[in-house]
Amino acid sequence: MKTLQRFVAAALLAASAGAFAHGNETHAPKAGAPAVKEQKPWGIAGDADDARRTITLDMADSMRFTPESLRIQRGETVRLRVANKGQIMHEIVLGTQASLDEHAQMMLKFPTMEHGEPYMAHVPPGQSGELVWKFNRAGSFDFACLIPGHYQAGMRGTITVTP
Ligand SMILES: [Cu+2]
Repeated sequence: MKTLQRFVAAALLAASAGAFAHGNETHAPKAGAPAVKEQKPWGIAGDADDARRTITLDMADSMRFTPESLRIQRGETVRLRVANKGQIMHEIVLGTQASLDEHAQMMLKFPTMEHGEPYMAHVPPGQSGELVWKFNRAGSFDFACLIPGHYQAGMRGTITVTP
């Protein structure tokens, strides 16, 4: 009986480890190959080594980002450091106005929805988070905090990527 229990425990452990493992030889990309990055209309996940500039954004319980607008040169990889100066959770999500509107609607319906993408960072009060993003498309984009009520209260800003 003990042996069976141990076997089950070991099998469960192996199964859960497998779900998160990155070293699976049959599925791993070639050594040195970058992880797959998904091109979005507002850019693509960046490599920290390519970031020549760090922009610091403050988030406050007044539902405001400071600064509220960013200017970036097309092709730039930027490290965005977001400091939560408030007493409640905030987040930053990059996107287009349409993608953020849609995402904000989802957040209202499913407030506890867990999500993690390279173009977002969730920051507990008093802490800082960061993301590295390559702005390889010119245009006007947005960033926002999509925690229910925050976006609706105006917690958003603009990103202008110049050609
Ligand atoms: Cu917020």
